[in-house]
Amino acid sequence: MIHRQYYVELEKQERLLARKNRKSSFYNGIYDRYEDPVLTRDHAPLHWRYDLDAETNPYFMERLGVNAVMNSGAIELDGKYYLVARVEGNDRKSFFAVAESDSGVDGFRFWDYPVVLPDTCPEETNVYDMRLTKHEDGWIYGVFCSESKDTTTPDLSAAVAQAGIVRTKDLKNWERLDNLKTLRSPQQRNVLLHPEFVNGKYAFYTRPMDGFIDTGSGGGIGFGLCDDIEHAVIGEEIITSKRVYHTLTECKNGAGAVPIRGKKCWIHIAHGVRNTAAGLRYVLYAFGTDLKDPSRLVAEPSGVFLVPLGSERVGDVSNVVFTNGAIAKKDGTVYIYYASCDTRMHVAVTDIDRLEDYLFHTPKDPLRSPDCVKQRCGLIDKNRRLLLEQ
Ligand code: M1P
Repeated sequence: MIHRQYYVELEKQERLLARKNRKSSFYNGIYDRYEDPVLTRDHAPLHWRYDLDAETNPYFMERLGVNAVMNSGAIELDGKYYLVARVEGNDRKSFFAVAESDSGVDGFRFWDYPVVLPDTCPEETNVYDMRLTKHEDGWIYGVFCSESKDTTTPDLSAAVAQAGIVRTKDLKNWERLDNLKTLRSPQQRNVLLHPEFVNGKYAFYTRPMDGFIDTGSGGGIGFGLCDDIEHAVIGEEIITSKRVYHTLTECKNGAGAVPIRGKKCWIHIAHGVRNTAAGLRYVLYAFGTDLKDPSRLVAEPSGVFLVPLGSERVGDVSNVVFTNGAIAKKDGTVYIYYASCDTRMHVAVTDIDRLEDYLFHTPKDPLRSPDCVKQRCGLIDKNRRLLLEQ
């Protein structure tokens, strides 16, 4: 017999899933934010977490709890919005699960089962942060972090991060390909596949790293080409978006959502990390690369694009926003899905014209306080002249 508490919890969950999400009063002209998160651990189906049987679970206890739902790849298929979320169990292991919505801003509902990836890497302990690329070769690729224990050192926390690659046509059946090999970088995280061939080759954005946490000598977001997606090997990684002293990328940065083809450039929304007395702070920033040569930077606006605000600032890993998925619709609307504090998912909505205006008309970072003051005074002068004319 099904435990009666199940129906109580189900009713609560259905109310959550039916809740309409509204634009918040936040304004910056660049994007709209929404009041509610779009996916949280409370969205995880009850039958993933509870044994519903009153006999075997008399107290109706969560048997396999879900701790967080975060960093999600995103894709639109036949007019529906899909997130392939990173779901973290109470046991700290993450897995992927598809959630589907008709509106893109609310009503995300998980499918009945999580994604079952082919288990081809016996040493792999954890998988997370899938970027979904609808590639021009006809496949949907998922590139994710495949994490294993580093057995070469006695340090219990030492780990190795690699880029795992899967592909699918329907988000249901997944084929696992070889992990990406980067000949010049021992570790990789935040890798994603560019949606188009570049010079007839598959193109990846990488994040060369010396170790599991520190990027060390890795200069920023890399770009590399490979011939064979089934056994992907990258030799040279060119750095596209560099880490820069006393900016939001000083500590590290990483590719975020799959780049969006704009009218003037490829639009990238990435994350930058700086160190503070309160620990690492993760924010989003944006840049543009050349439509023909996506490794070449053409727009580099100064500063942050999106930061954690209000209740977004608190969670399992506080002071973090992170994106690995956006959906650009045919009409130009762009849904940017971002996680706050490795805990829950949100959406910000904008469009390609606004993003390109942001990329090409936000001033560049002058990199020194006196020059920043000059830059700001220039804006104030212009505005005062205009205001005085009224
Ligand atoms: O905790 C913040 C993020 O940390 C990592 O990002 P990076 O590799 O840039 O440090 C990732 O593990 C990511 O999942 C996490 O959200």
